[in-house]
Amino acid sequence: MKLTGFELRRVAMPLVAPFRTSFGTQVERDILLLRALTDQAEGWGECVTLPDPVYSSEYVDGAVDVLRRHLIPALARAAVDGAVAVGSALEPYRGHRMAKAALEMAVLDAELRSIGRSWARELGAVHDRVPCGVSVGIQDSIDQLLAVVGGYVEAGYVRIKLKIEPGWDIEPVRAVRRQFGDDLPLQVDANAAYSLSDARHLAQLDQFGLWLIEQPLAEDDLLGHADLARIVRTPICLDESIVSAQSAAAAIRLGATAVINIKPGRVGGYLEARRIHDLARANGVPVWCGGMIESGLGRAANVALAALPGFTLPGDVSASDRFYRQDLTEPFVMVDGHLAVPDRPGLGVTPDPVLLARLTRWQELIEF
Ligand code: OSB
Ligand code: MG
Repeated sequence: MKLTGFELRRVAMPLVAPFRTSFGTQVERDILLLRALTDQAEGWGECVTLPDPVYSSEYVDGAVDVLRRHLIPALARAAVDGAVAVGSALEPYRGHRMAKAALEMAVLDAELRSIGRSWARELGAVHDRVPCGVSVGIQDSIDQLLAVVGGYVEAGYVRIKLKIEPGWDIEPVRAVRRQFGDDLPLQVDANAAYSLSDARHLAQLDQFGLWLIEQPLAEDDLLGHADLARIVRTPICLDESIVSAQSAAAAIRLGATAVINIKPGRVGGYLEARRIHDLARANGVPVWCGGMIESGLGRAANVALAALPGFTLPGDVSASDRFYRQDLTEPFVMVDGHLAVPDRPGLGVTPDPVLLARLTRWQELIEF
């Protein structure tokens, strides 16, 4: 396969409702898409950066810049012929894992479409459907939270994750437990909003039988998470802190994480995501697939990844209508609390050209 260029595209997708976390509120998803052009099939990549560097240091304008100025020219020079070669061609460039992941995704999609192999088959999926969890944003009131959670439970979601922050933690969790009972699979995500001095406060969550508490402390605070894990009984699950297989190995060895949230964008791509899965599995650490409010493209790849054998917990893998009234691709529809794993070549879904054109705010073609 010969790579001949990339098309960069920013699309604005309205969310069905604002999504509030400890780092801010999203009302629209500003998605950077990449289309890999080759002498055979074309492939799609979705960059998971947010508009502002508030979840991690990357952000959409920064990703566009590093892609145009450094990463895409490096692929052109290296005459990259497939996804495995993308990683080595980009290796000299530090960081920018979300931008790198999007490039690798586009090239892998083109490669798999051209040989007729599905994403699931390529990664080693062992299930043909995956259970759906849902991430619930911070609400204006407890009553509103109970209504929103009730809607998701009614729809069939098999696991609920509540976003928390100081001032919105113990009482919302207590209210959800009281309303929906002790059997509801429930976990929380702090997006690094606490510090180690909050350990006693966070230990109050232990009474609610949560599956885990996700990323309570800062991204680079592995030791703090290891210390916290000795004070709080609820298992700690790292998200932001796990940026590579190497950081995953360190976190496991230190006892900083009992469970890992794997987000392919955060770790530099689906191939590194699979390495973290393999490492965690060898260490008996359960993993689940995180989400970044993806369109159907990223969602398709995440659903396939979540079908690997070590993904033993339901992920933030929800139906298209959790975030979007109209998805860019064929929609992912939840049936009996599950999504079907795509089995067609590559990602197995394709953007609707008319909708894509309507939502595109900017585009640029870079030919080699
Ligand atoms: O921390 O898991 C997170 C969305 C954007 C950025 C960070 C996170 C999230 C979510 C949503 O929780 C997950 C989803 O896409 O369903
Ligand atoms: Mg998280």
